[in-house]
Amino acid sequence: MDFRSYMNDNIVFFDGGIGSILQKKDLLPPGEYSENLYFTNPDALLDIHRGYYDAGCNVVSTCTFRANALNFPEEKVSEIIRTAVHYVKRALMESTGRQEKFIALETGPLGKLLRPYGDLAFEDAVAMYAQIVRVGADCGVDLFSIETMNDCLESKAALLAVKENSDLPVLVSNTYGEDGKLMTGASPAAMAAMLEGMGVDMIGANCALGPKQMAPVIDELLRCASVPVFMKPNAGLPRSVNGHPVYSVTPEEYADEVIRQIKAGVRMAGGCCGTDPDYLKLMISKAVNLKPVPLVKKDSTVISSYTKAIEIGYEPLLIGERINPTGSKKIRQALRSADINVVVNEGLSQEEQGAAVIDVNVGLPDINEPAVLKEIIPELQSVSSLPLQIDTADPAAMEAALRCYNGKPLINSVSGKAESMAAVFPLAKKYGGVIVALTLDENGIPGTAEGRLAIAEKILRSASEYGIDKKDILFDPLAMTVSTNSSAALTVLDTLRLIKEKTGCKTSLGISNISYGLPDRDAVNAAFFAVALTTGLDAAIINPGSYEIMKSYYAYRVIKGLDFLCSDYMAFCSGHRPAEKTAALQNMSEASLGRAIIRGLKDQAGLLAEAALKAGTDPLILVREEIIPALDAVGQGYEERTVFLPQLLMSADAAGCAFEAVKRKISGKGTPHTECTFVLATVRGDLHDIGKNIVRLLLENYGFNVIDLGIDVPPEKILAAVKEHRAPLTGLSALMTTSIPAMEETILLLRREAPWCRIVVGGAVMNQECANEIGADHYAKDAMETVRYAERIIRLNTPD
Ligand code: B1M
Repeated sequence: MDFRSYMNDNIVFFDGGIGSILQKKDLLPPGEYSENLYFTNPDALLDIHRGYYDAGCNVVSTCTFRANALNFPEEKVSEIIRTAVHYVKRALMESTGRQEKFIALETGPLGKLLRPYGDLAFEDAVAMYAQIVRVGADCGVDLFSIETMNDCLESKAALLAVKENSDLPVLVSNTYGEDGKLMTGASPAAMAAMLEGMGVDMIGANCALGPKQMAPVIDELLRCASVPVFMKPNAGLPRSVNGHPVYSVTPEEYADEVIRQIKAGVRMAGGCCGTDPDYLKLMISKAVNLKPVPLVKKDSTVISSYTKAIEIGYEPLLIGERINPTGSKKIRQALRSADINVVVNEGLSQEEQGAAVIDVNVGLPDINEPAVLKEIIPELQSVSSLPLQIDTADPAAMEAALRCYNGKPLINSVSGKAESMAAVFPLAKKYGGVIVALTLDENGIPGTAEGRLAIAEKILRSASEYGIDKKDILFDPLAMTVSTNSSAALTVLDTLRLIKEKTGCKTSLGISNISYGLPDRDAVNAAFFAVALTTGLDAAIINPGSYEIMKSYYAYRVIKGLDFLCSDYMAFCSGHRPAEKTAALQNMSEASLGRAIIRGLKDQAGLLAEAALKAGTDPLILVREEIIPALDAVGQGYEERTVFLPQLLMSADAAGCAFEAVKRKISGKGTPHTECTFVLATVRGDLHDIGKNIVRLLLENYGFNVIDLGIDVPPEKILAAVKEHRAPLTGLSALMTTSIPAMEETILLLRREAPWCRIVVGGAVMNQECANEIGADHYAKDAMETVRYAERIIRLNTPD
């Protein structure tokens, strides 16, 4: 039986942990890849694989989590996969259980962040996964298991690689933190929207959490996903006992919690770190009489960005229209001169004005639309977590954009023309998305609501032939201008009503067209928008900068009971932006350095810092009053989980650009008065260096010879530098609570081996009390304080 048929009618049991068993048996020294054991100790892995089949598991996966071209040479990757499949096949043959048995090829994250957060190109990631998939398919595996994925875009790259290189079933499993989000911020609903849109066979979660903590993630997946949901929790979180990880959840507790979830609808269960065949055996024995809960197809129309999913239909969805060269000289010029910053800023200001989705249209006859979309979409997504609407009539541009889009976008648009449907539907099927369908065809736009409905029905029939569900179609009944046809608005409203009634589909409408040729267009647009909303409009393409439109919107929400205590309406009327999430942005102008840093706008941050310095702002005041507060705001957002790692990275880069400007301004301006050497480092395990770099800059300006050892510096390296230069002063920086032990270790080592050296510590996590506890000579709250202390020490050491 093939895996798809089996999973449709049965609860499937997957295997459990491998690495943790190897660690327990002391077979996996720290730093060693378990994949290597297929060559050095294959029996160890064979025993584990066989143990899982014997425990009653249906699926056993290869131990190939890290077998990718970033960790091994390409030929070695292929060799590992072939060897791994060989041993799992052997385990299957030698095992005693009589259940249906399958072999999964397991793959995990490549180990680098994708662009724009890291330096790995999306297509390179797809190519690396593709190699894995081709070898796996060639070896005869039954399915692919993409596991422990902590980033949305990388999950997409891996799934795309499977889809493009094989027809075998594919499962995607993400790793959520205790806050129920991926490392880069995605919610389970966002993952379900994107992965299901791309045709995943099963969706689930594994690792990081025990079965109890994983339950809310699984509940959310069950609520959103139409495909089967699975879970592979850890046996709790490990504690270190005598150098060995010990897991807290017993087989009994694990089995009971997993069984509870199977009864709630989970269709496949397995384990991750800390579990072993005993856990699985017990769980499977308890599940023996359970029947799979029937799958319920979800009818919601959902789009997503890399962090969040938005269900269309609850609240009117505002789509910002302003990234469009038609009617905008600014955007036309920016596109022609390849000035991406202008386009990105237009997107951000629409977000700040209350748009929930940003439409992206770059269609100009003289530009390379696919190339420009490929550049703009990641840039926009790196600074905004709103979903995008990809707006193009060029299928090649649409594909380029859909491929790199991080999430499930709106696709604008398809029409009832055969050629349009033949071009757009295959792309939507492959990459996922909610398609905006225009009610026009080869014969133009019908003048009646019935005529437009007939086109809508034709579009639905064609979509279903491509396997596209009607929940993924949003109809646009096409607003025409009332100045040339006085019944134009009424026809659109009738069509809107009819389409909703007859097809049950959601609707979208470009609002501004209605007023073309009239004076005071905003007033007409706002009135039309309000009537359309009352008629049942679900999404509108509007200008969020229009006060009249936004007033209509907020007033409508008040009347419909969508605005609790009318607070959004009141905030809007008092000039605030209700949609604003980062409170610090409320009082910042569009052209402020703080906003550029919080938003992660690198080029702009550099330019603004330069301009402020040119205008006479003191460099250190700029650092203290603009750069640091902006970073603090981002840090606070990160702590409160309103800002996620990608945004933190972008903000850090933007601060870095501003800081470069400061550095250019003040370098060399100080008056050297000593040749004293100062060894400076961010301690082991800590990668933060913005603060340390400021300390370095200031010290150098005061004439110190700074040996900057960089970030993540082990104690021994610091000691070596202190000894080599016989440095009288060392500065240690630490920004995380977890780096304090490394700081203490460094101080102990220096005290023992270089007792002449004074140690000053600093960084956001440090304070006087902590500095005393770990035995530092001095705590410096900022860079200037470091200089003052260093000067004092030099004076003390210098004979009069
Ligand atoms: Co992260 N980060 N970060 N981060 N980050 C913090 C520090 C955090 C407080 C954010 C939060 O949750 N609120 C938090 C630590 C929580 C904790 O342990 N208490 C945190 C975390 C958790 C993380 C990660 C684990 C996130 C993740 O991956 N899930 C990860 C850790 C990576 C690692 O280090 N292993 C991580 C990563 C990053 C980025 C790479 C994205 C980026 C760093 C980029 C870089 O440095 N090149 C980053 C950033 C930018 C921050 C925040 C937002 C800003 C830090 C900063 O540069 N501040 C930060 C939140 C915050 O602190 N508000 C946060 C501005 C800088 C000028 O201040 O460094 O304090 P500061 O320096 C001051 C003084 O302290 C003093 O002088 C400087 C100038 O006046 N000083 C010294 C500093 N060092 C000194 C040494 C001295 C003397 C004075 O001795 C000579």
